[in-house]
Amino acid sequence: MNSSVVISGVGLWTPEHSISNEELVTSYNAWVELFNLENETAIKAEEMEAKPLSSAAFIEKASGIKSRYIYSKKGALDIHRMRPILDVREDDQVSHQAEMAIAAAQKALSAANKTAADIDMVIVSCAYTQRSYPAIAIEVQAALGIEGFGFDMLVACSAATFGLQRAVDAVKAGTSKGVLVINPELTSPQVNYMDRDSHFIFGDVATAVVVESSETCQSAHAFDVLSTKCVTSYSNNIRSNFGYLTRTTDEDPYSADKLFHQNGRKVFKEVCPMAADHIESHLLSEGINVSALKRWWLHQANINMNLLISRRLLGRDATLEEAPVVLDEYANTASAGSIIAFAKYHDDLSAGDLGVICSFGAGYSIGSLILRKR
Ligand code: CO8
Repeated sequence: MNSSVVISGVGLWTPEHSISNEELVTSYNAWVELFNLENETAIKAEEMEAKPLSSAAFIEKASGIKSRYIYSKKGALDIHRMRPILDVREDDQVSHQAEMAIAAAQKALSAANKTAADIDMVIVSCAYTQRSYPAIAIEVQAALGIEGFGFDMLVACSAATFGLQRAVDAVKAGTSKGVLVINPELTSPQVNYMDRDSHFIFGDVATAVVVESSETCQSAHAFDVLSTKCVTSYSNNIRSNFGYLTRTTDEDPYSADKLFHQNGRKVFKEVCPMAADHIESHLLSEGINVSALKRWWLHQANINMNLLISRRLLGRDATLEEAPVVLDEYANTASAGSIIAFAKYHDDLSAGDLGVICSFGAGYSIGSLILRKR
């Protein structure tokens, strides 16, 4: 029998702290009232605009998000700070992102019935890494006792699917026997908690996936990867301008443009059709009709985006069983969203059932994998 490349295990690590919409809005609105009071004279003289209030009802209606997890809750809701406090770690201590990544990786290894000896490549793929070098992947590799090599990849919301494509190709080519693709999405330090348009969007989480050959697979819940497809198309509609060059300019290194910002309306309008067309053409290239899919593990940015995509493809709303939703609890976790959906909703599928993992976001970037339950 021919061997195939499989996803044999998935791990999900969820932070212990969460923030509800109501908590977030209470903090933001208190900050706004203070800001508007402190700048009353300038606002009255029309030299400055008053900051508008946020609303929990708007957030849920516009996005489907009800809460989000946060790695460190300390500081994020403090109206005199509005950003989380992370403890400073010495160079010989495990870094924050490696800690998240290790926790998810251990769960993925255990789900796949694997140990460190079965892995020879570690990809840490996410929207941001907390430093450029040494790579977080190499720190994780050392902590887990994995031989071989590791590297970091940054592809914003499509980091997980693009990382998985690298892993699938490496196993297919025979250059790796087992790959860990890990997504420690520590988004909260980049969230502008003083911007009502985006303060609610993101949450922290870590996911991990084991990719290997079917010949070595010992998992009861494995999926053949039938095909992968990645595409990028340049857009300025989702940006963060913070980078290592920030030190060389005389600008405020923490000004709003250095944090996550977007033109959400444009993103919505442009990305939904791109993602729908991408999924359809990917399935067609494998001779699969959309209606044959049992499950869609879609990127989790906005419930209305996912409904629109399913309507374009199916001519109706996907059911929760077909396209599970985790963004109500987790919010947008950058690249991890579709993998959280996969982690929580795959055990019930039967041999031969087809599903698609699809991410879409900044770049723009879109990535998909067509899976078949073994
Ligand atoms: N409370 C009350 N009112 C609000 C709020 C709020 N919190 N926010 C906005 N409003 C107001 C607006 O000001 C606007 O008022 P007006 O009409 O007077 O101008 C009105 O509500 C409507 O605003 P919008 O048009 O912006 O509202 P939408 O209905 O379009 O919803 C969304 C906004 C939810 C942002 C929606 O457009 C959306 O989800 N778009 C897609 C976004 C998306 O998918 N982005 C992807 C980003 S993630 C990514 O690519 C990865 C990046 C890397 C990770 C970064 C980690 C930090």
